[in-house]
Amino acid sequence: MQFVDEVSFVVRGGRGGDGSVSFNREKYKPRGGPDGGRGGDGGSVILEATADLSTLEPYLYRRVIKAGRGGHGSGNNRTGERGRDVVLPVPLGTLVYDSSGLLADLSREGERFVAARGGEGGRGNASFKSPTRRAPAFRERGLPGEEREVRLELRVLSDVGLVGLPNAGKSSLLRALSAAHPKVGDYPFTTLTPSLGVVDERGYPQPFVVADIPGLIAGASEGRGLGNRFLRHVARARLLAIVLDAGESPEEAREVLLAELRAAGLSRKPTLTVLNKVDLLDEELRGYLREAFPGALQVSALSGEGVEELREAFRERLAHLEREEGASAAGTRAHRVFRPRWKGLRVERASEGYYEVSGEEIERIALKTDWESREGVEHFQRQLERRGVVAALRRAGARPGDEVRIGGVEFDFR
Ligand SMILES: Nc1nc2c(ncn2[C@@H]2O[C@H](COP(=O)(O)OP(=O)(O)OP(=O)(O)O)[C@@H](O)[C@H]2O)c(=O)[nH]1
Ligand SMILES: [Mg+2]
Repeated sequence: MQFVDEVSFVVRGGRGGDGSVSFNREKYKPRGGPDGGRGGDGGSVILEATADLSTLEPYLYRRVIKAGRGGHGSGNNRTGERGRDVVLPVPLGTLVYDSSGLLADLSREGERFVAARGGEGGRGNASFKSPTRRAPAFRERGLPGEEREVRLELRVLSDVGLVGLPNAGKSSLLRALSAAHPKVGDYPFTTLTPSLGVVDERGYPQPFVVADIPGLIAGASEGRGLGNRFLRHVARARLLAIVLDAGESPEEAREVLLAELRAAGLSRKPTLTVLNKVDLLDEELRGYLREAFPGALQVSALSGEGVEELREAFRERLAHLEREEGASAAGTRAHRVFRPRWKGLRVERASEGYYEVSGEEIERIALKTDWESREGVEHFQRQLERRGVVAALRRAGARPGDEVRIGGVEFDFR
């Protein structure tokens, strides 16, 4: 599968089914009690994180993803069928945005986010029966489902991110450290997409995940080479390993890499320097590098020298960072879902002269109203009175005959 880390498409919840108008017909009872059932709720479009997927490719060419509509209610108090939910699997580390910003961060297996809720089914006439209204002949319409354009952005989740110039041996290191088999080649830009490996040796209490990304070059943050597009995949790593080819001007390489990390806003990440390919160096050069790079680890992905020590160093640093993160509450990787909702009632006079009433509740009621039915319209008007909309319109200066709009519906104020 192709590695795709950004897609956008429209999600639309299913419309709720309409309520039904029906009367129980029994023998000798020309008009029995109202028994119109409720419409079924529309299905929702749901995103679900799964480790089985590592790319957003399945959504690359999708434009609109819709959930099923709810069935209409019917007589004998039968509720309409619920609309079918559509569950979209997404890789772990998927961030969900819409035009208002970040909506959800799906980082754990099975975590779900309802991207577009289905519309509520309308009530049937049986629900409007009361001691004073024995035979209501109106019902509600089902509500349309939510609709919005979402943008999914994948950020590979790892504990350690390997960052280096092309050909430094990052992929070879990932192979040496884990059971992963990323492509290795003796030419730059062998790696074109991030890959992950789990370091899970026997006897290790805490397995950890290492991410290998394509090589960076000077100017990557301005879009050179494969650009810094892939840096975002290590942006959430807890530790960055700066991988240097020990035989190819490692000092210069380190400067280039640190500059790119700074440009990408990652200079505050904890780092560990790794000098790779030391199998090619003599003892004198190794001694020189020990002084030039204090604290760096000397390894050879090829011969395996120093790899065990590197694994151990990663493990220790991660455990240390975990303790620090645990100490600060900000370190908790809580699942966050943001769903701003505005629940007020607002009346505004538009420059064209009509009055616009907005508010989630009242707009829902307008959408549910069956305008074909006189009784349904009367019911709507009673709701306007009861919820203070009529009073609010008067306060705003509306007079009988003025045009009022609520949730796309127009009528005259009386
Ligand atoms: N002698 C020696 N060669 C190595 C070592 N590690 C990697 N190589 C070689 O260096 C070349 C590049 O290795 P890769 O692992 O593909 O390097 P990379 O950093 O992933 O490269 P890009 O994906 O292109 O950025 C390959 O020919 C490897 O065999 C090492 O420790 N010693
Ligand atoms: Mg590579």
